[in-house]
Amino acid sequence: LMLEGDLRRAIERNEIKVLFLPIVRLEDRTVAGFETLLRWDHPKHGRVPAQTFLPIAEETGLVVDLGIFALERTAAELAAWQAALVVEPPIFATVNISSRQLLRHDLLHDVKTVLARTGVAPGSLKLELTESLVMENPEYAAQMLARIQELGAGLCLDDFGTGYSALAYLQRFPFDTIKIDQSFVRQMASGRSTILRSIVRMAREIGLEVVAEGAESETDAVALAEFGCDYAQGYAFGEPMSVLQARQLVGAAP
Ligand code: G
Ligand code: G
Ligand code: NA
Ligand code: MN
Repeated sequence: LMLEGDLRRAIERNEIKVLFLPIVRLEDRTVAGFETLLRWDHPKHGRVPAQTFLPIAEETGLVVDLGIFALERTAAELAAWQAALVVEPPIFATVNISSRQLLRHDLLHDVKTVLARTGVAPGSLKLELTESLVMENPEYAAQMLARIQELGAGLCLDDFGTGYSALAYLQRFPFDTIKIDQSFVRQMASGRSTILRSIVRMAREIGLEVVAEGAESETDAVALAEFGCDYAQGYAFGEPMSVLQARQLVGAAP
């Protein structure tokens, strides 16, 4: 593919950016953390969305390097915030993990290295994995994730509700947080909140924190709080922003 050769050099050329999507604590509307998202600012093609280059990266294996890059940048930023700010609990960040990184690469080693190098607060660097990814190889994924959790990383189950796995089944995995897929938030916004409410209730009963994704309005935010979600992200609270904007938002700008 046309972009493949470029992608190999994109990291060295500083074209890959880590953006920060705010995650807000619904109880008091403070910024609790961020999901980090990769963007490619291509010199010719402009901003290339993750959906375009990540599948190429996954096929060629470059996703491993991109993943290490995202982990390193995110953890370094978290460490800076935690040094500059005294907030309890500390601000967290979640990094998306791809299939190859978890199932065909030594993710444990990458996480261990990054945590040791940065010394971020335990649990404040979270890995975000989709339900379909962990279900590709549930036995292996459960073992790996248990070892990663022992290192002190947090684990968030992304796009919850889009697959076929029951929450009860997913209790076998050491997730501390689930992120409810935005399709349920859209349903809720059009008056159908039954599934969302039951997911939240079950998650809370088994001790998981709940993030709702795709909160686009104040009405969404109020309803999600009322239904017991702990956190929400989405355009109601902010779009993916640069690291400098994120620093300002948390009050850690120099
Ligand atoms: O922000 P955007 O709509 O471009 O994100 C599209 C998809 O790309 C999302 O599903 C998001 O999870 C994924 N994505 C963004 N950044 C990363 C990353 O660093 N690693 C992986 N594996 N996926 C990412
Ligand atoms: O697959 P994943 O959930 O990781 O993807 C997150 C994607 O959702 C990012 O591309 C981000 O830009 C996008 N996003 C964030 N907030 C909203 C929102 O409120 N509405 C919609 N439609 N997309 C959002
Ligand atoms: Na995600
Ligand atoms: Mn998601």
